[in-house]
Amino acid sequence: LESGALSAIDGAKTMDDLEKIRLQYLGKKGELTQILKGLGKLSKEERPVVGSFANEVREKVQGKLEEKIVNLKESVYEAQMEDEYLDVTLDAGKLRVGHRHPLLKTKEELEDLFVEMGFTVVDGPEIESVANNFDALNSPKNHPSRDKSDTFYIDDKTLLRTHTSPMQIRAMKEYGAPLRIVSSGRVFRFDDVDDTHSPMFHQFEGLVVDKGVSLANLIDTLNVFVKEMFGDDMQIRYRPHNFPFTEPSTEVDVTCLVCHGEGCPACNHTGWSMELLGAGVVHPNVLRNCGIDPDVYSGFAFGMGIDRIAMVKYGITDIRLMFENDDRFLSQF
Ligand code: FA5
Repeated sequence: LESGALSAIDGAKTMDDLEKIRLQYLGKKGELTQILKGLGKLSKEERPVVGSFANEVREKVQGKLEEKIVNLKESVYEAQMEDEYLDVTLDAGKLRVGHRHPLLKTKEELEDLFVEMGFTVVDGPEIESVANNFDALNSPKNHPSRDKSDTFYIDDKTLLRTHTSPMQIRAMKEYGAPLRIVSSGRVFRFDDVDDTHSPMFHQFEGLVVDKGVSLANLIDTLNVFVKEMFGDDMQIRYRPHNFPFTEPSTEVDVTCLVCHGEGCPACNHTGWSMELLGAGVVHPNVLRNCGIDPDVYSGFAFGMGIDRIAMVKYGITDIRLMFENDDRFLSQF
């Protein structure tokens, strides 16, 4: 009995097994219990001998059971630990964090800069009327930019805006004078793609209308802008130009950031960056078209290529990089 009980306990795999064994030997009707109960039927001489022996066995079995219960509990715990093991020192793999696009960064920097100078940011549509994009901007009916080979028309009266200058019209008609706004967004042209041209690009427009605004105010504003954007060492060059909506008009270049004016392949050995922006004194016809009296008010306006500003700022020599979404490029910003 003793060896049977002990080896049964040894072989038990679960608490249930153990409970069955306990009942089998030590339960009310268990084998050992029966023996102890039956002691009374034995003779006086036999009773103490059998009794103490049976008690010894019972104690051994009881002890072994308790020992086994502890062992089983331990191994269940260990199995659970094994199962739920978590190595907090394991390499979790690189968490990839997104990057802000250089165009977005540049646009926000431009907005911050001009907001500090007292401008208000306004927003407008990419699908624009021919009236706002050309007519109200004093663009003659035969102006080459109106050509179907230059402009994406939707129908006779609507197009994808070719510049952000129609925002001048929208702002003047909505707010009247005096006025100081900037506006930016996508513009579209049938331009062939090269290092500095894309058929979709971004412009940042500015307009000031007030009493006594002159070319000097424009030049002063742009000079401050260039120093703030690119640093004090940056030189700025004004070239006379012609826009239907400004008179006089100018185009602006800054020092080539690659060679700092020495001349290099990036700037075709001129020492100057590609053309950055167009600007000028608002044409009286444009003010008139928006219900503002040019005898009382005057203004200046500018329109810059955000893509090109970003290129100069970050030393990017190919505009196509901006739109290819190549991770190796984007992750540098
Ligand atoms: C204009 O679009 C005028 N509306 C700017 C202006 C506004 C003049 C207000 C006067 C007053 P222009 O076509 O030059 O001008 O374009 C302005 C700038 O957009 C350029 O200097 C250049 O930086 C950028 N740009 C022009 N075409 C492209 C192109 N295909 N890809 C990338 N950038 C371009």
